[in-house]
Amino acid sequence: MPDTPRTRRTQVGIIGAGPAGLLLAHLLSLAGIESVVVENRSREYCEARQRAGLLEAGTVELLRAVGVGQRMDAEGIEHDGIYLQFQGERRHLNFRELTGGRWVTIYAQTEIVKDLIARRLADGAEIEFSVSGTAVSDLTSDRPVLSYTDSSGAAHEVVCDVIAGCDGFHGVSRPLIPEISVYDRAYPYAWLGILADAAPSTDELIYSRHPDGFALYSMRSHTVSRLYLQVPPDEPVENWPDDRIWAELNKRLAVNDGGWSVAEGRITDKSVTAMRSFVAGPMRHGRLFLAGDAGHIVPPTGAKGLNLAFSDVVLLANALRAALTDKDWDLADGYSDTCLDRVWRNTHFSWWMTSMLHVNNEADAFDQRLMESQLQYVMGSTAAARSLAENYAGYKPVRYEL
Ligand code: FAS
Ligand code: PHB
Repeated sequence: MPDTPRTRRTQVGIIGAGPAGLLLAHLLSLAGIESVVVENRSREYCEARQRAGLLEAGTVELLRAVGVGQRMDAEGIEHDGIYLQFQGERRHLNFRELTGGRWVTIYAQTEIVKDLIARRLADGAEIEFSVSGTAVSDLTSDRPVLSYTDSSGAAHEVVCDVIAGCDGFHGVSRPLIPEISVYDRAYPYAWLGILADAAPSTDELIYSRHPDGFALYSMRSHTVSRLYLQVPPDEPVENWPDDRIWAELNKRLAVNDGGWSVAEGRITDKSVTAMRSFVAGPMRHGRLFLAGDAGHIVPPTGAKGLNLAFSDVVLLANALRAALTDKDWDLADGYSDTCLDRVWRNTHFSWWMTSMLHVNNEADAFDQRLMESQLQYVMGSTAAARSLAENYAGYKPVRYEL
């Protein structure tokens, strides 16, 4: 006879301890709103999962404003802009000049997740890691229930006012929205990403379009490089021994006047990531609200995934504070539409960057030349460069009303 589930009450049930779920829990706690966070992976796994690394200025200001920016300020690297490269020509786009002061910061998603977990536990609040059987019921009532089994095998039922689905692309939340519309595009290439113990030989990111494919030179610190290569979709990582990776990176990032090369070092992580654009809407059903990758995926070329997840969370936290504290549901009723406007802006920008910088072997020569011409235009025109800078550094950042 299975044990009767332990029942308890909270205001917001949050599924997923990725960046979206953790930041939401924190913003709600600053507003005096209680939450329960359940995560089906272990704490170690969540803190080690290699993902994003670039923060918009608005995201940096947000993390500072809500008191989790100390380590970011100490260890993050502020950049004025990026380099674009084509046919061996490298051009710097200075975002500060182009946008009247906006910048970007390199600080890894893994570190943000560690900071948010540490803060939540320091505040004496909980995160249930390594749970299983996460399920949600009574979403159209005003007392939805989040149920799960904890790591000791005990069953739990949490009666909530609201459920936040922050459980990523493969989570349980999105499929619970009956009338959902999905917009999906898979790209005919993927990214091979490496982490290497090598001091970057560039001061800021380099995005390069080469006849053999895209390459990106990023970093995690002054001693750790993060680099990406365009490879065929579903490419087995075994096809890429270290020396082949370094040779290909040096070829695709080489500049015409020579005298520059990629700094090599021990490769500590290697993975292949599929490229897709995915948007699902509405992002709400009854008392269930989606935020982050649970509702949308962008290809990483525009460095938008994490930043977009955070802007969803700010909009949701503002809406839930008004609804649960002031009984005013207007923002909550407008949440999905407000989010989707931003999601489509970022989806367009990420598709635009991806199409311009990758070699699409399924496209005809006409399309390829169009993309090359667009890249040359962005590298040569201040007006075009300003549009890229405005989107990259963060278009219309959202503010969390403290
Ligand atoms: P996440 O997927 O990060 O978190 C969801 C959490 O929910 C996970 O911890 C998961 O374990 C948990 N969960 C799932 N199902 C559950 C269930 N049933 N019960 C309980 N918990 C459950 N963005 C960039 O800007 N730059 C990049 O370089 C970049 N690289 C990426 C590489 C990869 C491989 C991926 C997948 C994404 C990358 N992104 C990148 C995008 C990435 O940063 C995401 O946008 C970001 O992680 C979104 O955060 P969340 O919405 O919190 O989702
Ligand atoms: C990264 O540092 O991991 C990174 C940076 C910029 C991107 C994608 C990934 O566009």
